[in-house]
Amino acid sequence: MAEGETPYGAIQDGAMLVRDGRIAWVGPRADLPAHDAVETRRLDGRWVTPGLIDCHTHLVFGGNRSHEFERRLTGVPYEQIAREGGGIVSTMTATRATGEDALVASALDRLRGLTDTGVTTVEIKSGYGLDAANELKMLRAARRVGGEGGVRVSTTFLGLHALPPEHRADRAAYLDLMIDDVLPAAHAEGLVDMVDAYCEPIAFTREEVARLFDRARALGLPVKLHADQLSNGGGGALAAAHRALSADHVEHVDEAGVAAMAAAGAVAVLLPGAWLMLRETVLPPVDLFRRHGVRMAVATDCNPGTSPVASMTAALNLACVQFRLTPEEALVGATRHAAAALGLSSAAGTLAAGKAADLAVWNVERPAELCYWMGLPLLHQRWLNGILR
Ligand code: DI6
Ligand code: FE
Repeated sequence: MAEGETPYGAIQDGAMLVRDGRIAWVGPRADLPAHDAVETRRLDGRWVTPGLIDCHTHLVFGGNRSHEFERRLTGVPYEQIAREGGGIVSTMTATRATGEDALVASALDRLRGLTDTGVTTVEIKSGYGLDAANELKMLRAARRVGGEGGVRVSTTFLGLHALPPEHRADRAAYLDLMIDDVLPAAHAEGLVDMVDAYCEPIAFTREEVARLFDRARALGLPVKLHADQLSNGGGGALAAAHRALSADHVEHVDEAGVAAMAAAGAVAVLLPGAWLMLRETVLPPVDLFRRHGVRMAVATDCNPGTSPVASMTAALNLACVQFRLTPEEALVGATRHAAAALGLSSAAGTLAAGKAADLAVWNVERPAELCYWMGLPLLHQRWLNGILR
């Protein structure tokens, strides 16, 4: 599959030349230019897509929250558990108690679910450390997942994820710490590709997020936002006003927010795993996104609280079945538009000359099967930078 005008951008009986880890040429086999390839691979008629891009995860964390899952199944709301000191703060406690090596090891275990479903690029957020040492520990672990897991990793600083208990009486000091100290320190260590925040009544206000985003801009870092997930808090418009790469979740965004996102070119990252696990009923406004020309990406949101989902094909299935995306929209959302949500459009996300040779080779007869099956192993091969993994 490549950029193009056919459904899925499909090229029937295609061929590709890869040189130095990048796609040198892609097109119909009949048009293959003269070349001096040192190695030839036949894929026997299999479908090749860009390696899938999971553009929103919290893959690094300690412990898990299956005990809260049991409570939520009896009807206790997510917000109530969070307000009682569970939720993100309980994962913070477990993450602080876990060393960097163990964080990397457990993230690699979960990563396998993603790579086995064709992922070659994964975004990983901090946000369960919530102090200087532990936010930096999480980001270092995330970088190592890239080196050790055979994936390209984009890291995101999510210091404004929850207020840790030691700052409950002094919110301002926490904001100062994260915005003035921890973000700049993490950036100076080369650990931050993007900056995110959780903008919800149970988390941080628009004004607090705006202060963080101003600092991100001063450091030259792109921003994105957990926006309008549990309520309409003007998150989509806030993200747009700060030229965010993406606004994520956005189930509750209103039309003004959608229009602002369209004007700013912000991607709507849809996270149907979290929607399912929280048993949400309000759907993201997919028709508004289509009408306003907002690009939609699809990601797992893999995290221990709201989305214990470590399968990209499961996310694709849910995006179609629950959010009514077409399989083509879902696949574009896990490739081209996911790359845009990470600021990687020039490097990845489509099969085009000059882009990284990040490829997924599938045992399917039609691309829609990638969204259709749930739990069936479909991947034949995965290539990262032209290297078979
Ligand atoms: N992403 C998040 O960061 C929050 N919800 C979501 O979908 C909270 C994740 C958590 O509960 O740990
Ligand atoms: Fe999230």
